[in-house]
Amino acid sequence: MQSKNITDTLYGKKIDTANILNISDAKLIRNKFVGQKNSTEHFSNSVIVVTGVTGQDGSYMVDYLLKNTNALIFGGVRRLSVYNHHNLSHVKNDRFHLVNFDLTDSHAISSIIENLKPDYFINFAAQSFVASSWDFARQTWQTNSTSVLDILESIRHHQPKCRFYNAGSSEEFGNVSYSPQDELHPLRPRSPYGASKAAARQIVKVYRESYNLYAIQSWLFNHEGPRRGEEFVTRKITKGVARIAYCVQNKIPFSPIELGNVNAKRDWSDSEDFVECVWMMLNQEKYRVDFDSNMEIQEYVLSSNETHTIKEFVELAFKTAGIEGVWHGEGLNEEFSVTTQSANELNVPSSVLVKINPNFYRPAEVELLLGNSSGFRRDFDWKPKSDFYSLIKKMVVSDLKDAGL
Ligand code: NDP
Ligand code: GDR
Repeated sequence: MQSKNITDTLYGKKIDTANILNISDAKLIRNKFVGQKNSTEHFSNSVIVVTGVTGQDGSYMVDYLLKNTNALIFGGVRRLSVYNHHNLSHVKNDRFHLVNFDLTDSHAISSIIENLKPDYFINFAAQSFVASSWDFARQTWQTNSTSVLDILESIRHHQPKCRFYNAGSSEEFGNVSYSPQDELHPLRPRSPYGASKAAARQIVKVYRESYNLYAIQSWLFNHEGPRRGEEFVTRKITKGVARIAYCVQNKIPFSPIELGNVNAKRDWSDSEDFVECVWMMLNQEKYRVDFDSNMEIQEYVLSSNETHTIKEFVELAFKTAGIEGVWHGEGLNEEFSVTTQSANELNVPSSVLVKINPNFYRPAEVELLLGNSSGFRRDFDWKPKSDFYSLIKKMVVSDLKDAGL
């Protein structure tokens, strides 16, 4: 009965995105959609599974696919006791449904691929926080490496024509041996997270070559946006800036943002730019001879090709909110404080904006990341819409708005 209601609501009625389908109801929707195929156009009427849709990239990918394709999209989410679908709350579309999916359950992976027979499987789900990967190394490995093997096995058995994308990372380069890092840079991970992504890369390559699967993993350098998780340094800073700006405006004393290694350098892009590239990578037809001549598909670095310190991000984020600061002190005593001029103009109740907390240092740090994405830019005639400055502005403005400013 429930299944009938769900299939009846496939077209013309809003779907509640909080409603997570079981696999048999999802299969009914999939079969009805495929049965109504009325176009031979490429990409049209595809069935796409996207994982990690409650996170940053997965949710932007859903937005991109709904806007740019006619595909039916199943977003994989794990059931949690607390609602965590905020990044999807704006999505009301009959072509988007949530299905129960936990990456660590190989039976669930197999069931999804066997029953939904997707044309594309885009895997953004991961234990993605590098700092936690030392505390939860096994869980990181299970989620980021073993699960990728499980997905590949299921695709091989049940839907070998499915195109598979796995989100790789610049953290695989780790302790870099040259800059900027391109597709030929060796894998030298510095964290359990980096090692888990490097392992996933190897198994994706082995399955691609052994079974002729369209299976790829890019190297994504850091990419951010207003939907970024709050523990990552960029969002931690922009949320902190908004909190402090609110206090300044209301003359409330504030505590500083506490950070770890502010001298680390990262290559930051906009997540919305990258999801477009991922879709392009999944639909490449070209053959390049300069990397792996046996393959007809290519794996790419995605990056902004610029590197900036955490300090620079801090300075610009505060400046965007109208607060000028200056760094002083060294090591654990380094601080970012309001300039005298800004303090007088704003009449601020506290002066220290950022201080160092060694608890945020990592057991091993990747000090510098700087990508070279010229291969992708050349092959796809692509360039990013966003840059370092517009990205920071977008994030700060969004967090200021959330703070009522
Ligand atoms: P987020 O942390 O924002 O999202 C991770 C997603 O994975 C969440 O939806 C989370 O679900 C889901 N997830 C985690 N564990 C499981 C599980 N066991 N079963 C099902 N779902 C699970 O990450 P991003 O969007 O930033 O990154 C997307 C991908 O890109 C990740 O693989 C990440 O490692 C990779 N990447 C990201 C970069 C970046 O700068 N953003 C750079 C390089 C690579 P839940 O909400 O339930 O926790
Ligand atoms: P990263 O992102 O580890 O590069 O991984 P994160 O934002 O966590 O750290 C970036 C750099 O900032 C330094 N840092 C701090 N980091 C956090 N989180 N909190 C702090 O207080 C802080 N202070 C300084 C870190 O030491 C680091 O050098 C991200 C994730 O999205 C991964 O999934 C992805 O693979 C890589 O980017 C590329």
